[in-house]
Amino acid sequence: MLSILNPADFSEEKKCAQTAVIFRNESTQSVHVIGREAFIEDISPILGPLNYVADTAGVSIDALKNVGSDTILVMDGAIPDVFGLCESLDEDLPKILVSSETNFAFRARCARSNVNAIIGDPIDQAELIHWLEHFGGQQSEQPASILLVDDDPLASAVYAELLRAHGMVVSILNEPLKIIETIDNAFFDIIIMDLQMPGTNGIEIAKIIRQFQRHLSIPILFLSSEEDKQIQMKARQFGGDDFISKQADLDALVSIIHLRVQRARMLRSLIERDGLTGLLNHKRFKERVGHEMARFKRTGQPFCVAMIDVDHFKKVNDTWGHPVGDQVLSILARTLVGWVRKTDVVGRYGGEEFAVLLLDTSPAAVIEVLDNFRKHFAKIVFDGRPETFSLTLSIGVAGSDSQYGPDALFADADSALYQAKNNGRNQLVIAPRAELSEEMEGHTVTRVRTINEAF
Ligand code: GH3
Ligand code: MG
Ligand code: MG
Repeated sequence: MLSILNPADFSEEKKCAQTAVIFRNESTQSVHVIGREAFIEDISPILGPLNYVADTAGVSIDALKNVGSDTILVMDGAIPDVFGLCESLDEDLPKILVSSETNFAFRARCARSNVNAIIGDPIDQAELIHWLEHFGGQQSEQPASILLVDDDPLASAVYAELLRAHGMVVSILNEPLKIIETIDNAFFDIIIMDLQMPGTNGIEIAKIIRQFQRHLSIPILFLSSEEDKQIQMKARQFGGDDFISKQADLDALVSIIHLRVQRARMLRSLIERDGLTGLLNHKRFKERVGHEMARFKRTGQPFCVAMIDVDHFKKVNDTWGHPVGDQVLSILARTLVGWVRKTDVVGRYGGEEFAVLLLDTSPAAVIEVLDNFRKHFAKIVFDGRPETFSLTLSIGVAGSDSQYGPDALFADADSALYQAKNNGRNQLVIAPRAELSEEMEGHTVTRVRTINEAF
């Protein structure tokens, strides 16, 4: 049950008595919502589907001053002295202010009070979710992973220690000729490479790396005592992104690495992820399943692939418009990511079709997780102003099976989905072929009341 804070009549003396509602989501950060009763009532149905649960009867505003760095604040722009409150809180905490004001003076005032984002009132579900995701992503940023390529074990060990002291994860490769197998087998944000190495040199290694399409985007930074401008230029020309003199101080090296890694991650996300939902795109998702299939053949660790398709989605666009359709897809994506485990992979397979790769899970557990998700999704109330509406999902599941490759697996999941649609939608069907079905067939083809029957 939510406890509502009502700070509408805060006086200076009463500030300590102010309370906020904290929403927590097990897999991500907590969101503190501060506002009038009506404001909290607006926010709750948006955060609910994302698995955020209001976890306390309310906290004092003073307690907000000691919240962890993984907290995001959502503030009602209509509460008195909202700017004073913002200024009294930690500058680094992300603050989202909800207000219908949009003029420049207001924005400038917000900027002075360390407000990071302003969203309109009434709240746009998708916009709020995007901001939460944005700040959540910043807070959970992984440390940079670096491959240091240098034939000199001593020099590379020294550099590695220095970079590790700056929170980076560093691997060392002292045999430059093993570069391709190394970067094929592990993921690195950046390669830092010595330019002069016996038997080969950094430029040659960079050229080899760039011969592989899959390694075109990994940044290569040369670290060298080479002062010759022509050689530096050559290094850049043949696939190196930057050049740092060994004489440069460590701080300069660390900040160049950070900048390069940030930029590379942004670019990678543009290439690999779908713009609307932030999920892996079709191509990358299929690649991940391919890797998992290879791993399954090596280790016998089973996995499942599920295809999830919104029922009668075309009617959403036709009735409430394309932007509302987009919001639904965005919310579905966020909800799904929050529902499965962090190690599972969610992709946008097509327009309104999503795919999930569920790792190391027993068939029974997969069915339960996904079928509960189906039921959960059916309860989400979407905003089709002035009306509201709900939707259902059809799900097809196939399990890894050593006899089949990834294409057969996708075809199995797809035909299970097709069957779910044919059986009347709003249900989960398991592909009959995979080992999944031996255990579960006959138990899990579910048919519940189809909310979309109203259409
Ligand atoms: P079914 O229950 O059989 O799945 O019916 P459906 O209407 O969901 O399926 P259909 O394949 O006929 O329509 C899918 C619709 O999804 C058509 C397309 O316009 C819409 N769509 C695809 N991508 C997007 C998108 O990014 N945004 C929006 N708003 N609509 C999209
Ligand atoms: Mg559909
Ligand atoms: Mg479809």
